[in-house]
Amino acid sequence: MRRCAAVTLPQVLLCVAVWSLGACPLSAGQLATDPCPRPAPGSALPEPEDLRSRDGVLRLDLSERSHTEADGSTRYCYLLADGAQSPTLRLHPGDLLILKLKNALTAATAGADGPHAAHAHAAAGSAADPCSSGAMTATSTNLHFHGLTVPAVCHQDEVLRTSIQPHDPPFEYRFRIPLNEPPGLYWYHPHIHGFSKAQVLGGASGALIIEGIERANHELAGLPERVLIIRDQDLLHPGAAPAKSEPVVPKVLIDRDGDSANNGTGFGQPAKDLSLNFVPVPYPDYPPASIRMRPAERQLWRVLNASAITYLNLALLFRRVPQQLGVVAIDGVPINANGSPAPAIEWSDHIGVPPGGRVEFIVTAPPLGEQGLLVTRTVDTGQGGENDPNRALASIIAAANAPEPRSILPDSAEQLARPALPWLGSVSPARVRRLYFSEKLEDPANPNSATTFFLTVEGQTPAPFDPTATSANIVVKQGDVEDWIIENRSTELHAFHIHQIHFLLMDWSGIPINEPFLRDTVNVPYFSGKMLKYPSVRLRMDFRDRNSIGTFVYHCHLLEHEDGGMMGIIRVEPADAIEASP
Ligand SMILES: [Cu+2]
Repeated sequence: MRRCAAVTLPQVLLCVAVWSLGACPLSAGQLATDPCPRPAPGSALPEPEDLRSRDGVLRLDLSERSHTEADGSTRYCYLLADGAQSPTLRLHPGDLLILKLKNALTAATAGADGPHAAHAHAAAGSAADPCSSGAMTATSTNLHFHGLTVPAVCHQDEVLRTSIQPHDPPFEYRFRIPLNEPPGLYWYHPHIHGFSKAQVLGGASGALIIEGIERANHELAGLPERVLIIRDQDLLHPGAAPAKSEPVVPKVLIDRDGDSANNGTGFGQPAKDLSLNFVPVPYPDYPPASIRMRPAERQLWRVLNASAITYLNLALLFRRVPQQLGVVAIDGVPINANGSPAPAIEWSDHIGVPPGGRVEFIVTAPPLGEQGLLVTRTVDTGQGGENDPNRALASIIAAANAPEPRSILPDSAEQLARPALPWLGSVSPARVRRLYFSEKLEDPANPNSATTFFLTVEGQTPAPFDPTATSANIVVKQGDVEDWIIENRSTELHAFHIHQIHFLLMDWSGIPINEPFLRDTVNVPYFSGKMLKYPSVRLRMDFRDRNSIGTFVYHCHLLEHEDGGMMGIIRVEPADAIEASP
């Protein structure tokens, strides 16, 4: 997407007209006023720019900028030198990524969440090494490559100590995509403890695609592919009354985070607005973005929930009837390319996607003369959660002359090799660990007092994540497979995510699920207060890959929870190192 700052009406119209052509006629001076411009509600869905590796290398220079809006909210964006925002990085297994990130943040208003953030320490002096400073302020940044199995070391995918400051020179990320990285949708975003929510909510995120999904699933050969990044943002119209078409809903209740609380009706003011490829779809009328497709055409949609806190439950309606969506990959891994006995396509008429999750599915366009509507259905986030109501996202318009998406999957493809390791579901766990999500009010008598968020290993003393900690909460041996039972002792949903590895959902509150696919982010059901035991998920965690050796984090992917302390440290040790120790 090119940057198009709105200055005068003719310029705006010209800019909108040429947006999809990838050019913008505005001057550098005009652009400097708003480095992170966004399309108007109701716009045609733009496609992020594609950057493809060449001769095994993808090189790019990215700067992260910020801009404070008139309403006090702060936008964040990743910019290429030509002003394109949040490019999609496309690499093949084995390719080298060389990404130079310049921290150009100026936001002074970026807030921190949770009591812990108040203790965030200031940036170290100008001589501090970005690899080891661990500095965490509103203008610090770094990158996490969500879902990739690249090592958690500096200049690759390390977020505990790596912190780049505005005065630092461009910081180089340089790593090779593993040869066994499954083809699918991954993403990049900042991961500075205490400030992740502000930056991601402001728009700092982008897609990363490992090419070759058609090699895993021949049904996809030759299909046009469309990247849809769904982000959340602060409400554009927080004072607006609900649309007249909505049923009467209870008065808006604001939770401790300042967001609309779950009212249990599926309607009413959402906690956050959503956007699709930066086209906002604001409360209360939700004017959908528009997507043109050829009648009955099949496309692969690659959807990323890059929201800071908002859950999605996607459905595609034709004449209000949910259509079948052909899911081919979840969290970057094709469902039929992980060694499991899964079918190549799982058909469903709705798909839940937690914050941080991805889903890739085949969509068939409506017939000529009909319109479709992409919606997210309400998600019950629990009594302590935010309001995620039913709402429209995009209208699908069938037209014979609709332009094709700019990327088409190759027509013929060599079959992807089967994974070298046995299917995770068939491996016995070396041990079982128990963890639990919990929350604590600073003043239990005051429901509006600050909340501390915990993700605790059973037997350890609950404590919010300590960014200065040097010891790990969990030590694992590389090569092992473990089962982790993760309970939710709070009254709202949490989304468990771990860096570097994928896992298998084995059961849901003790009920066997045995999903035939892998995830890197999973919803953990909330405690209602009336249950006989806490809800839980049992996850089969895969530490067999040597790239998982290192120290990294697991956390809740609702970023205000992560910023508020819901995170822990894991160290995966080389198998021989543990064996050698007494
Ligand atoms: Cu959470």
